[in-house]
Amino acid sequence: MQNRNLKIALQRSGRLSEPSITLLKRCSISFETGLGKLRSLTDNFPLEILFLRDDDIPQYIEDGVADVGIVGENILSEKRSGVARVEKLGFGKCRLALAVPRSFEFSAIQDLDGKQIATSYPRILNDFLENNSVTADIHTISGSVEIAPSIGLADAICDLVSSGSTLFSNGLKEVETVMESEAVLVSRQELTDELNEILRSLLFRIRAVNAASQNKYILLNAPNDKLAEIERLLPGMKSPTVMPLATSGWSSLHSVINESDYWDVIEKLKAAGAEGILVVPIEQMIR
Ligand code: PRT
Ligand code: ZN
Repeated sequence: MQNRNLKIALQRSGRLSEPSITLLKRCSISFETGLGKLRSLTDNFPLEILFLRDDDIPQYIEDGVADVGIVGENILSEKRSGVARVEKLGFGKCRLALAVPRSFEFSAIQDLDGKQIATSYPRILNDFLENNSVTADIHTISGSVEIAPSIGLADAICDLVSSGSTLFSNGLKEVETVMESEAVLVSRQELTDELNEILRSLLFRIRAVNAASQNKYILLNAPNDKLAEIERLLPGMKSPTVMPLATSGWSSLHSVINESDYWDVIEKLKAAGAEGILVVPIEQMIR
């Protein structure tokens, strides 16, 4: 039997397109991405890329047109999709939130009882309202939800928010988070052994890339009598690498540091006697 490529569906054009393509490229998978391209073959990995509308991705996977895909959790929940969630990817982060006009005196979710709420996510919203024992009239619209209150179509909206600036510029205020979302790698429930093997090796690379992007490589020089204190500040992957410098009584120390706290740690390192501190990006990191 001929070997088959793993078919991955990515969003063709939208917020998840660029980060999804960048992720695959950082996994050293090379392919063409021309404007309007619907399909791309990769040169150095058994993968075929399909570029689709994000809303269609879960169904195409369930139907077997694609095997895996990258899509927002908001879409999966709204479609009640049966695809398997393989890995959260850390981009496309947003929240589905309820918002009301700034003049609306909102104190609790029950204030939405009997109101009209416009959304593109009627199923998620319906479940959320039911769980909170609120009865509201859900008005489903497919786009520009944020203008619904100002044109008299609804009293409130339920829409995706990231920075909040769209709500702000439409005179709305966010009052309740309905769900948090980010991009996830999904797959069909039943993959052949051959396709599962390709997915496993893709996932290995994705994890290495994502771990690397959360960490930096740090190099510094320090007098030997300060090494013990400096090592305590640097947990590293195991323990830091220490090498003698040509100048006697000094060492060079190498380690890995988490991006989230590295400014804080660098200040402490400097105070503890470290000099010539270099912080460099890591391409891939295999734990
Ligand atoms: O054409 P296609 O159907 O493929 O794309 P689309 O227009 O349906 O989706 P797109 O590209 O807008 O979003 C794709 C996915 O990105 C969504 O399904 C989410 O998982 C994720 N995502 C992350 C967002 C946002 N952040 C986001 N802010 N999707 C949409 N928005 C919109 C939101 O609807 C609102 O209009 O951005 C506006 C709010 O942004 P802020 O920054 O002003 O709060
Ligand atoms: Zn869409």
